[in-house]
Amino acid sequence: MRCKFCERPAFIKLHYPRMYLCPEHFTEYFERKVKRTIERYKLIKPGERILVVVSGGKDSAVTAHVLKKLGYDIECLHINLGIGEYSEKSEEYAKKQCEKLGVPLHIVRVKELLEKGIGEVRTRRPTCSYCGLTKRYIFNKFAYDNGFDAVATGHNLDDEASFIFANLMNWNTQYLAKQGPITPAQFNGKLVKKIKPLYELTEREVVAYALANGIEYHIEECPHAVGATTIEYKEILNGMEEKRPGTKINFVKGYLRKKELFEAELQEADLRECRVCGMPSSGEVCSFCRFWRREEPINFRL
Ligand code: Q46
Repeated sequence: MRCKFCERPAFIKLHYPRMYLCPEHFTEYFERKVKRTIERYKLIKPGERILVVVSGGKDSAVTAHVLKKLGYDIECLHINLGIGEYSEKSEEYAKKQCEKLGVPLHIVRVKELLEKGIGEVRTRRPTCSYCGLTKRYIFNKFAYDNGFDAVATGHNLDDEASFIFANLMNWNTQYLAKQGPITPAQFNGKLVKKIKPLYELTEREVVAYALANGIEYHIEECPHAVGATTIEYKEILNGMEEKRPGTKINFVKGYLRKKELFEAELQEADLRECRVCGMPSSGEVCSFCRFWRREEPINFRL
């Protein structure tokens, strides 16, 4: 098969829209789609400084690569979770990716910062739950302390579709009210704006972009991801996408159109400043400081 736009052999067959593309035309298509996502959802304003959270994996590496190529002002942050060899390899990949891109990389190591790595805390709370809490706190505080206007993450269409699907299955309307390609800044900027530039691109397209552009990434899954229910939801959606191309994007766009139904049910927490760190909290002490038993705030200022 030939590329739809030139004589070169096709490198990928897209199912939706249906076409064959060579690596160059696929790269163009992918970058145009990211640009359109940024414009459509007003993710980035001119002159904004963006902090890209890079895990060492494909999604965040591709996010940093495309944003840099499109001319945005980016720096990267890697959070080493302290999950043994998995985290060491992840950090190595993040370093290589940023070096190749020529983008500053900042590294925060959970074990150095909090004395224990993810998975080493004795708690009844599931590991992924406090891992998520810890990552979100660190990248938001890092961005706030250093004056970034937005935090970009590598969430792709498959992540979004499976998140919405899972939360619909459990009728978690509170979560469904808050999902989307952009979460505006809140609480006088202490909750920094979050953006997802790969919102409309599938995981398969992200893998193909990495391959077409020589982006190396950590393939291994986190050992704590084994058996995660989100993987099951992704498999169901992949099966549906195969039978009816366009299922995922139509599902996510339909959700965005109906999101206000869930917003009506949203019980906004009354936020105040955490007694320990001064960041937004629904209680006297925020969940991060409570979980890690912090008595002093963390300052990430460079
Ligand atoms: S939450 Fe859970 Fe991930 Fe953290 S512990 Fe690993 S699988 S890394 S996205």
